[in-house]
Amino acid sequence: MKNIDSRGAMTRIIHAGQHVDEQTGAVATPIYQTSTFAFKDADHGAACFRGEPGYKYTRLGNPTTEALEQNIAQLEGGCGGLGAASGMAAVNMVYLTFLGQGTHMVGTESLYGPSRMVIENEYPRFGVEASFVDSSDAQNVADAMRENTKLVYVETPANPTLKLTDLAACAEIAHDGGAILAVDNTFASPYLQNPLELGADVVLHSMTKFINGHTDVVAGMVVAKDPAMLARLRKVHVNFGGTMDPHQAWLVLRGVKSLGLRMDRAQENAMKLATWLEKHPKVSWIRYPGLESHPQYELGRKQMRGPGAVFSFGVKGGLEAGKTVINNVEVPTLAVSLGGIETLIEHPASMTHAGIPAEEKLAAGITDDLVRIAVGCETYEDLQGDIERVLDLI
Ligand code: LCS
Repeated sequence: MKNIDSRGAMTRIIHAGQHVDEQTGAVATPIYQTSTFAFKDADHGAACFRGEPGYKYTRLGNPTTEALEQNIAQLEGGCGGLGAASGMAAVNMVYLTFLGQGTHMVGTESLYGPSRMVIENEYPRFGVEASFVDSSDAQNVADAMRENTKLVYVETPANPTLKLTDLAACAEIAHDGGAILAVDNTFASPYLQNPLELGADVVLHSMTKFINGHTDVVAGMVVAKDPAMLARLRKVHVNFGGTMDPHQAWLVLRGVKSLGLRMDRAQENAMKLATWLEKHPKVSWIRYPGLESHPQYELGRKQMRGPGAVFSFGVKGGLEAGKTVINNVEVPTLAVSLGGIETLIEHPASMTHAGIPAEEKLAAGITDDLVRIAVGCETYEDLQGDIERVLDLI
């Protein structure tokens, strides 16, 4: 499609990076399930390895993976993307590229558990230091900056606290300090938030979540704003080897086409459910960027096109009452992950964020009574009716 940049969000989601196959007319991008590519002759092979256009070996590039990379890069407003074997492979691609001996990172304290744990448990071996702060107040990020800070790494909305971080403010702080800003945009997806347009340098996703949306693939993506940064990331990525398989890329391409439709529907369900739960007598607190009670409701409206479909809440009676909820629901499934077409419910303190030491978890707001729900696209009345039934059991 011509002039893709000027098209609407749904059109870009469906068509960006997609081409009708010249040889066969196939409308869906074919799966190039091959590990290697034949060269016409020795000079052609040498030219490809010198950097001239042409596929060489799937870890270094594959047409199916590239179609997905172009799609997500286009949706994020970046110059290119790098498909990764998982969201964590994408996270580590960013860490490995921008951190090293003697460097320091400032991160959101409420990150997806392993994104924080890997920095605290593994990177000290390579001489990397980190400070995790409540980035919902940008001043905390500014105060944590050091001479050797090379990376500011934030997640917004954050997993599982749903706190928001002001991306424009953090971009300025990072750049003033000679660092780059990388943003995990998994919770919002490119449909609702574009960090690069707010000043970030790199954006990444666990595509396992909203982008794929069908709970059948684990995958990641990193998108860079400028070609020099993309080249740095690529060099690290292809040699560390956490690259994407073409079949995995094809499944995500299939999933992403309905991202806008799914997100609209899931978000509508989440908004209704959160509004109803907020007034429920058994609910002690609720945190959802779509509710005016969210401490950063205005920031959400400024930097996001919608509040998303994940929220956290606590029920009166704490952990035990929360367990009654998650053990007895029938419509939501008790499972980690989020962003699928089906509703999932989990207990972060003992599941997704279990590996973070207790005091750090508490300081980050991941309390024992916190129940996280990732709302899906089911019939709304079924969701509300089911949760009403289990709240009555408390
Ligand atoms: N970033 C965020 C914000 C995530 O929520 C996750 C996974 C990752 C990165 C890692 O992605 P993966 O390697 O799993 O594709 N979050 C999960 C969660 O909240 N429940 O289960 C996985």
